[in-house]
Amino acid sequence: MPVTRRDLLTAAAAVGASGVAVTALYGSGRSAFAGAARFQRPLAIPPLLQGEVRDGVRRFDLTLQRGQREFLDGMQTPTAGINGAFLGPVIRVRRGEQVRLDVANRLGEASTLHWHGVHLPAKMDGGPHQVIEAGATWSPRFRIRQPASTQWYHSHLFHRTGVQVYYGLAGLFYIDDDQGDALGLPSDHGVDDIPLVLQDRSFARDGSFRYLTSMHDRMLGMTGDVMLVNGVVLPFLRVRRRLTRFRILNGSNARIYNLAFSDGRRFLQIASDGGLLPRPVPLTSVRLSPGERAEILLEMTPEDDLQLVHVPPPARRARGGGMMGMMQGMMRSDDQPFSIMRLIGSGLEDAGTRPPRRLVEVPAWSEDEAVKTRRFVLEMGMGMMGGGGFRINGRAMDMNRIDETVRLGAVEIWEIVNRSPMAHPFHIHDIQFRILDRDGRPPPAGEQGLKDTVLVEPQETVRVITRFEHYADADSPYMFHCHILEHEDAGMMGQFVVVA
Ligand SMILES: [Cu+2]
Repeated sequence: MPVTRRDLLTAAAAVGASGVAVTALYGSGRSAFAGAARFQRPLAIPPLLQGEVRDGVRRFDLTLQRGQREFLDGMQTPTAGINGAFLGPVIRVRRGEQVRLDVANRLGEASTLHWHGVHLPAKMDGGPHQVIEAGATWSPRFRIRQPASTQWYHSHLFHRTGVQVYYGLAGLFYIDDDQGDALGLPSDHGVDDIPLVLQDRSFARDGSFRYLTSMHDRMLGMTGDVMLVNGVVLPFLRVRRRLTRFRILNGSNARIYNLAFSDGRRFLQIASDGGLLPRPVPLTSVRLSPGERAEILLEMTPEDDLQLVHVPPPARRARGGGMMGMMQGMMRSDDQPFSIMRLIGSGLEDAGTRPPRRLVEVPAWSEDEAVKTRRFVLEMGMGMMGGGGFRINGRAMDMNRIDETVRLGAVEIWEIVNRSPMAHPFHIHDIQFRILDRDGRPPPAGEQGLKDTVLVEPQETVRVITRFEHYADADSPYMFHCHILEHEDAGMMGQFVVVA
């Protein structure tokens, strides 16, 4: 697999179907930081937060705060984080446990904290309705009722999700269970079980984050030209075991990654958004859009010195022809390869587990069980210069309008239709779904597990199926939305309630 070595995302010109160079990808041209050091800093491992059990409830103290961080040598960047300057700890809970999280907001502005991928009552969801005012503390409480998985949490303030996540309000949320433990997967945090939060950022000359300075970023979502992993620019990791598990989160606002290793080696995908797959899936690349997670197992030897890289996915034939085809070429931000981090094998200890042949049984729902099919049409509204126009079923998000009402216990098919020239990751709160098909064809093996976010390509139709169970509340909605945070903030979001 040809991979060019690049430490920075290129501000390359996108070339449309006509062969004419269209526009530079970044509003103000090339990055000021083309010389940012690569592979000079070790990967940071976010601390585990296990909380404290009192009266049968596992309790966590979280503080949303401001800070600063030296991402680039000699420059301080103002940031936000949870219990720290940038990003947050890995919250670790167990299936069956009752948990309570006391979230104190010391940001000096309103925020929320949403538990992405977690099945819980709508009032505890941390969406746009659960605002935590500056100085206030919010204390959601819920039971963990889903399998072992890698979930995450992030700000979900209406119109301000993009900027708050960009500054650092996000972290990982691990769920363990007996079934997962019994598989003997690598699970020593920071040793052979390594979280990788992938984010791209853009910096101004004074070192501050640059956010939404161009119409391009408003339309396509905010992409940057510097890669961060766990908040470190282009880090290196000395791998300790022959078999390492990586829990990868695309925590970027808008960038889609097609992840591979620089020597094209195979790895095993063992989990998708909602938990473990039926069996490990051998792959040479895995695609992750904003909000999606994948867990993989990577084998290394002491001689190995590799990079985790982004490689452009095979070109998808433009659909819709003519103008639509040209727009699709222009609106891709994943057509250039770049490096993400370096993995060094020289310090490997011989110890290491073997990948299991089988993993878990994944819940499935049959089409026959479905009592309803709902359709969600994603539109951007053309007119690149017009801004706005981000809609689902012709409507922009309105906090006072419930878009869909679902019966408790119902199995439903949600059909997501992308009528725009760019791909959108569609996310549904509260539930995990299975993908039935993409344009009528079954999804690839890595997508045949539980999911809460699915990338829908331009002009594609994706059908997903799930059961809405346990929690009904006619007054508190859950969200469904595009996980390109600038699209969500601009209105590509709707609300549903589950009623008894
Ligand atoms: Cu979108």
